[in-house]
Amino acid sequence: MKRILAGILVLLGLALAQFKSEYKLSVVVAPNTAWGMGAQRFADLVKEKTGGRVNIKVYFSGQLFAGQQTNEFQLLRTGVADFAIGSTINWSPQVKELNLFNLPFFFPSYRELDAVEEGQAGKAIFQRLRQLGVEPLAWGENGYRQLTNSKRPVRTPEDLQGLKIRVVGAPIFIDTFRALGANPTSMSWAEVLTALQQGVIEGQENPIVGVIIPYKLWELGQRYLTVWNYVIDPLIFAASAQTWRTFPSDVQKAIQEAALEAARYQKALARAGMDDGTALRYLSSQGVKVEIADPLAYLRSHGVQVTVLTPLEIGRFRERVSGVVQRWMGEIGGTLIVQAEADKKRA
Ligand code: X2X
Repeated sequence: MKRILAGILVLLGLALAQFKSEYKLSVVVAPNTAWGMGAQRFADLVKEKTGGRVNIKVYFSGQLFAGQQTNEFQLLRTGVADFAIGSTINWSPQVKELNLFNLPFFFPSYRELDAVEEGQAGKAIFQRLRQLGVEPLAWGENGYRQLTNSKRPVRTPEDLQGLKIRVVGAPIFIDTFRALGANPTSMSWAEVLTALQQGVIEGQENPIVGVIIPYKLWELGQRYLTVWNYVIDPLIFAASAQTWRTFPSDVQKAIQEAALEAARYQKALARAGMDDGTALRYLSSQGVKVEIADPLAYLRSHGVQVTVLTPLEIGRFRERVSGVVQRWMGEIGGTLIVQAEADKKRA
């Protein structure tokens, strides 16, 4: 009798579990980017895996935070956004540990990055987010950030002197570009396209597949590209803890699975043609057609002059920012740096 009663109560609880008619998800960029496509895939998978109970609407192009993309984390904490797929750069002003990924030349290849995300450092970062009221679900990726400008090829630090470069509103980027001799100015992504068009800024830095190609930056005068892999920009699929708490555990599990599946797809889209071929093979195994299999060739065919730096050339930039790296390692904290270095060695 007791068991039957308990069973009835559980069923009643499930029936009464309150679902909002719409859950809001924040994304900084447009739907046609790897990031935006990953967000839509996540929303679709959540709907499917929760039997239509959780209905996520993706707010693209920063519609939810109207202006400052560095406010996104706050929106998530306070539950104004139920979900976000956020760049670690944009959240780093509130979560200083995330500056790990902003350290110039700290992640030489995808292998080290994957090892850190899956290792001790990645787990410590997720734990930190939980303490701050955000439930992390999966690592995604915007990509390695490369430099573009409208003035000249940049192969040495001297070539960068005085160039007006837009950077994201995280302070380490100003420090980095000042140390390199450029003239950096921080600005939200929403303002960048107009600023490039009007010549208010001469250059910017963003991933090739993630941003430069979908936004056709060459049409805004960005004719010179320097491939230097100076900073990697991971994304984090996450829920507001305020929203997360309202879901029964089977729904949480379904959403977690949807995030991992969507993140794998999203990461592969962001790496397509940029890694050793793994991403393209994965996408083709999933029946996903990728239009641009060779992003650098594609850019060249659109008149972009591509400069790929050699390790020696990268070394000259790296020397200039060693002070910035030292200072910011202090901000990030010794424990996390040691964990990340150990994770990288296991790569
Ligand atoms: O603002 C940028 O450069 C972007 C779109 O890459 C981020 O949101 C970090």
